[in-house]
Amino acid sequence: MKREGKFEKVLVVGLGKTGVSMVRYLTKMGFQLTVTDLKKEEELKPQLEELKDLKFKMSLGAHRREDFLETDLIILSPGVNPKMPLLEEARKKGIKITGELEFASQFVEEPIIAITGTNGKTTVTTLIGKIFEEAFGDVFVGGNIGNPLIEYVMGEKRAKFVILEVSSFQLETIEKFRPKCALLLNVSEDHLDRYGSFSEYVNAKLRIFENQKGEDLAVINKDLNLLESLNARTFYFSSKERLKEGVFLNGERIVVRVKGSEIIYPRSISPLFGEHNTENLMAAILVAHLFDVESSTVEKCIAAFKGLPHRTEFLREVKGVKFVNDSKATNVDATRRAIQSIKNPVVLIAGGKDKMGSYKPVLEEKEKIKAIVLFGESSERIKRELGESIDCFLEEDLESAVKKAYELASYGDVILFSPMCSSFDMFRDYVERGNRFKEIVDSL
Ligand code: UMA
Repeated sequence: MKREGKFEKVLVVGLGKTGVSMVRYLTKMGFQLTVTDLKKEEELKPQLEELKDLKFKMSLGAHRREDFLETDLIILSPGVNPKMPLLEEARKKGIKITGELEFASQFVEEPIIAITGTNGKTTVTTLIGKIFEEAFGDVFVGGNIGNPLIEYVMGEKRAKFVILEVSSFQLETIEKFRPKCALLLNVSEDHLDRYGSFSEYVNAKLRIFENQKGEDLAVINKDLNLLESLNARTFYFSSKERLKEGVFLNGERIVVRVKGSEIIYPRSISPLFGEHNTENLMAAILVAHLFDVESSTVEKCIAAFKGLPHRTEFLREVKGVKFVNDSKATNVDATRRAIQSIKNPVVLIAGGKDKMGSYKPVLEEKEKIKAIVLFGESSERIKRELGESIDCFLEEDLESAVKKAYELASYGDVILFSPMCSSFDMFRDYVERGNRFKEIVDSL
């Protein structure tokens, strides 16, 4: 672990997971550190408790001009918009601004496999982590998944591979971040509250390939038809098209054509259901084969991987009605895909923090949706957009939404909690929201 020589005074913006890890690292390295967060001290109790023995200056409850202009380096949490006026001012003054991913990755010498996409990132990151761990031994799995990369830099243990879920937010502030292998899984409308347009969001995601060189690898969903040529050697996966090289779906079989050989995996080896998961599997399998993992190892890990909590997670059946927790669905495409993967009629529970995109894509599955029960900040706008096509019911909170959905459901229906929105209007994050849903369902 090295100390960045040029900087003495550092400002960390945001004291969430990223901020806490950055404070631990920067205080350990002896920087003169200030932390600013829009939240007040009493709202940051758990974080401050974690950091109570460390010495740093706190500037909470607002972002103050002097903190931004009287520092050598500013490190942003991903949730902080780099276009914020105070940051523009600091930039003009020549103050260096970076993000945690860029900052931490400069200390990583091991090969990085980075995964981005609107949906499926966590599933693919976790699955690649499991396959690589089985094949090569120690790996670090982190990033947007909830374990900031700086934690790896701080830790004692070295891994053979560093496997990172990366978000468009994190990619906005990269300069030199260069994964040995970069994956783009899919892109659909999301985070329009941060980006001026969809293309701005797509461009942020594409930055994952920006610093790669000829000896690096790029893995891309062919069905996106997104890209021109990249510096890295590019490999595709597709659920629609047969490919000469790469991975594609042929009926119920996943066909791998890499390095001159052909290997076939039956789709049924994986317990994960849905077309979206087929794509996730293909992406992970392709990466495994690019790094010469034995097919028996790939098969073993895929068969054992039962998916993650809060992603189309079956909870229980009550009087013939099944409850599925998909709290991680924070955008409309994730919800559309979840409904697509369910065969039975669905009563959908949705709503949360509005990211200002259109909810209409969910109407592609409208034949299957019996009703939508809405709660949270976005509920009225969703009703305005979808109410003419599907019966929508507004409820105060998640508890009353679950009760209403149960009233509306009949034997054989699925109650799907797939919010299409982020959770921050009512919950700390999608995990807390999903756990609350589980508690309510358990108590029925
Ligand atoms: N804050 C400010 N000023 C601002 C904005 C935020 O002070 O202008 C403060 C907030 O008051 C809050 C803190 O910053 O106290 C939160 O920072 P953050 O939003 O960056 O959240 P972290 O807890 O650091 O979590 C981030 C990622 N969050 C986001 O990108 C919004 C987590 O991804 C990630 O797991 C974590 O870093 C570790 O790397 C979550 C996410 O929702 C899962 N990601 C989005 C997605 O996947 O779609 C991008």
